[in-house]
Amino acid sequence: ERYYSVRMRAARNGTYEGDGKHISGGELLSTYNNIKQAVNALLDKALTHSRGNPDFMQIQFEAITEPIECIPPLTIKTHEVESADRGKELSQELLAKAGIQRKVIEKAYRYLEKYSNMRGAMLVDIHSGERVDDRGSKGVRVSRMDWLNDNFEKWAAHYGLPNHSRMKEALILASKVSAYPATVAELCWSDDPEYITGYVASKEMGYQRINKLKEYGDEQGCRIFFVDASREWDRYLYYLEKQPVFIHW
Ligand code: PML
Repeated sequence: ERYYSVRMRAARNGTYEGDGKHISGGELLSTYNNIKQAVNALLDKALTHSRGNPDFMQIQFEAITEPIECIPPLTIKTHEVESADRGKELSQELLAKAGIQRKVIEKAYRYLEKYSNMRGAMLVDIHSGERVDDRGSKGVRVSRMDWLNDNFEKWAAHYGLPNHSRMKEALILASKVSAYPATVAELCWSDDPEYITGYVASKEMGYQRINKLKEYGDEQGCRIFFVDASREWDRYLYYLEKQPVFIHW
């Protein structure tokens, strides 16, 4: 069956060229018959976002011609911490466990102050700690991925997890990204001021949620991929942005 990549981007004071305050983004894969529903789901996501009302939105679809790869979801574990400070500490401990040097972790955290309105991910080299994508505040947007609802619901029921669209989307992205060997680890939390749970993920550790990684009201989000990709940079970017992936349990 033929699938379409359906994507959305919403901003305030945005333009087709991409400036403005990032409000929301979304990615789906849809059959032709479901495009209407997919577009509606993305429209709804952007119109009800707590970062505010967008005044610019783009929703587009495009047929996928490449074969779609199937990837299992990462294992999942939740840590409960009492404060955002403790959550940040724990995220650093987990990143260190994934093999990232302390000074690289600290350097990556400092980039968040420099790039405070990112829409995609920052890619940080695990050897130098330098940011290695050249995408500025756009960052790298992982695209062309989804998890069919029936299969996701079976998975969620099996692990007794809530059918939670935000976690689902994040787990789809983290599972896709960490399946590529050049990804050593990911650090992420939302830019939604009302959502403070984030995660550290890697292929080996799985998806390690941390219930507090920032304070309520904070609109600073984070998505950093720690990468070891010097030799295969173009292929890696192609994988993140173009390789279609279904998560399948
Ligand atoms: C986002 O909002 O895009 C990131 C959410 C990350 C955490 C989701 C979760 O596991 O609850």
